[in-house]
Amino acid sequence: MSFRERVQKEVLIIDGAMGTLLQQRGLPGGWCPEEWNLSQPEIIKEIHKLYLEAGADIITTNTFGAIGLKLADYNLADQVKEINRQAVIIAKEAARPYGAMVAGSVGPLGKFLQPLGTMTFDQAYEQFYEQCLAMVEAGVDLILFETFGDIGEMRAALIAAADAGNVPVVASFTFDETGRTFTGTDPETAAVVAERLGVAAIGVNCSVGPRQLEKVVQALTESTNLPILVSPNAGMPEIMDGKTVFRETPETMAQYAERFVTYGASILGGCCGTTPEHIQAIYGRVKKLKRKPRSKTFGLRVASRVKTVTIDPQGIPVAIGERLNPTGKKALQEEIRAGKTEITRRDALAQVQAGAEILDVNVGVGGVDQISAMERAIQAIQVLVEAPLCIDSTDPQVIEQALKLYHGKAIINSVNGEESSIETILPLAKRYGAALIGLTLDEQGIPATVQGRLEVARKLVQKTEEWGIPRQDLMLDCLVLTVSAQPEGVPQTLEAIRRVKKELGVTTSLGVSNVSFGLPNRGLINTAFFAMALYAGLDAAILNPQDERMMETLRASAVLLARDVRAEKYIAREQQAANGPQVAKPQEKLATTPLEVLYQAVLSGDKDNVVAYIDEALATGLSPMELLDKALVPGIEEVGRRYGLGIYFLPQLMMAGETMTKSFEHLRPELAKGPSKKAGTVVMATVKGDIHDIGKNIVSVMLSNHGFDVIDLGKNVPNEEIVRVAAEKNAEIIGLSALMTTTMVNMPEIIKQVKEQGLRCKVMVGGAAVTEQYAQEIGADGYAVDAVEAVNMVKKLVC
Ligand code: THG
Repeated sequence: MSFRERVQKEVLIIDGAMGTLLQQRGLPGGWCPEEWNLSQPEIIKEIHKLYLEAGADIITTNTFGAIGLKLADYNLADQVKEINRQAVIIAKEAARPYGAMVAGSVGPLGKFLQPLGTMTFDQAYEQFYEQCLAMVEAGVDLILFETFGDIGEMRAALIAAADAGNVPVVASFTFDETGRTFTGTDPETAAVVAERLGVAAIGVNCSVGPRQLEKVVQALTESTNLPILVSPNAGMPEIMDGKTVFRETPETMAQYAERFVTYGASILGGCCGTTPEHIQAIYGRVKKLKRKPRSKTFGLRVASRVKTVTIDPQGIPVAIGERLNPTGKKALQEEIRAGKTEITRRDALAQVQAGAEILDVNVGVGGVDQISAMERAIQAIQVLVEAPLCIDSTDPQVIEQALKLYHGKAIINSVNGEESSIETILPLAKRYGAALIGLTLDEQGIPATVQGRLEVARKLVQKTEEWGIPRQDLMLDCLVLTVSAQPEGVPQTLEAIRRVKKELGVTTSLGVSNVSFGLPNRGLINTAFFAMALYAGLDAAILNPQDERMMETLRASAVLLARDVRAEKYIAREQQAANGPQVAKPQEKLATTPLEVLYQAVLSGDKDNVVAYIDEALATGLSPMELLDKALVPGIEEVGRRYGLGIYFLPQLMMAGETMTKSFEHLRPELAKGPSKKAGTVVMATVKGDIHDIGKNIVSVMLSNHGFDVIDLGKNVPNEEIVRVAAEKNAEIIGLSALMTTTMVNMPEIIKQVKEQGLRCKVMVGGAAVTEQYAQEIGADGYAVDAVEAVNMVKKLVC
């Protein structure tokens, strides 16, 4: 029986940690664990057998890091195929006598995709494709993407896996104490994005242990009807007598597994620190339980990296901001021609503040490379606002580029009833997991009758489903004509909306402002028409949210049409307006002075334009120091504050960091002329044996941004080298990072050497595996949980 069949019938048990057991069997620190597939196959097989004996229905291959980019750290990049092939062969041999299934494990790349990092979608895709293909060819039963924190990277992985072969894929994410992934994705959003990329199940693994995962598991089970996998760590790693231990016992892990099954999870196992004993206990408690069936209906859901928006045929209609569209806007046209994104950013923010829940993005300017223009717009907007995006273009290549870059589930605006449109756009929506707006027109143009539009609508629904896209992901636009040119058009559009909704059961949208072209006081016409369209059943509208009449009409109509149940949202909003704004949500003022412009550039991570802003500011006579003290540093501090409050997430932090780096590079020669005050020297390194450096890189960038001289020694750095460089440079601080419990034991060694050599520098530690308690135990001078705290800690230690 295949994975897809079994997972519908029974609760499945998946195995526990591989790394923990390899270490127990003598895997040397700094050695590539996946290399043992070639040199120690018997050990790998023995571990698989232990889990199979414990009751695992699924075992995972020893391939978590067997991807080109990571194997390159061990000079094994040319062995991707062989290492993965051997891993699958070993696991299949082990699994056969038990009738168990083999999941090919794939971990994240450890590098950020653009715009957070430098890796392109295509580069990530190639990496995942190579590894998946090797495993598919060797005959895995399923592919398990595990421990992913970046939804953008998961998208690339899932698209690559679908291309590599027809095997079921499980997408498993890791969430932190806040219930989000480290780049800010909540469980529902993870589910919404992954589900449309064709996964067979969605999961959570690793993370902070089972206790903290209850809310995440519940949220997942309520966000999708797909099977849910839960494989937590056996708690957070702790150090006892110099050894790493995981606190949760087999019995508690099993109790939690049982609770997860009652929520609706049906694939249970463990991650770091779980052993065959844990899996046996889990098996004992949950194997005979029944799956809890789930069959919720969901509306049309779209998502950014951090937020899901539902267009619900019964819920409050959704405003889609129309203003990122150069039609009729000279300044925006010029900006797009010049390759800038200043107005784009400002209007994106302003529309969201005015109540737009989704933003339409159109870069249609004649004679411009629209692929690059769309790319710039998407990258600028997607780290700035939480609202999901609606990609508005007639060019399939422009749409495809946008969908590649977008780290969420976008809406394609649009497909229509023409064969050529159906054949190019639907495959894009399927491949990149997007929703669609379907226009009711075809080769003959907009049908003259309501019946004609309905026929096109019916065809679009049918074709969408034929392409394997669920019908609720199609929203139909019955097209409004300009009333001044075609006075009889409006009633037809309204009737078409009513019938499409009733007869096809799909949601509807409209570009409302089209109706009023050529008339004075357009907003008035738009508002009246909008109310009528809402009465006809409109679910979403592309409109100008900064026209207060439109948003008021939306709120009031939602009450009148019983879409805002008991007027709850309406009343809450009116009360809030009466009492004045309660929470001080950061207000994005329109920057006017050069210093404000610069401050905003840091807040919005506008790394492309910041240098130009600096030059403009310098030209007005401001000094470089003034720019730093009055705009740049307050900007990055505000970013840090928002990050601490959970308003900003890692992506914004990093974009702002890069903007600061660019600023410093540009200002450095200028600053060198004046009296310099250096904040101090910090030597940064990821310790020996550890090749994870994302966290350390972020801290390095943030420290440079705050004026420290950072000497970044990279990853996998020998203890002696760290201490030698710190002595040579007379550094004030050594900053050490370790992601793995096996490598963090280098930290006390380094502290010892610093003391023995009588260096004046202080040692600060951090990284996923390191806790405050551990830092104290080993006598570190400081500990920081994230990059913002790291900067504060360094500042504290230096003075
Ligand atoms: N259906 C779908 N998509 C669409 C449309 C549609 N996308 C484009 C358009 N129609 C909806 N968007 C707009 C955007 C702007 C205006 C009208 C429709 C508009 N702009 C003013 C002008 O041109 O004069 C400028 C206003 C301003 O400065 O803000 O009217 O029908 N699926």
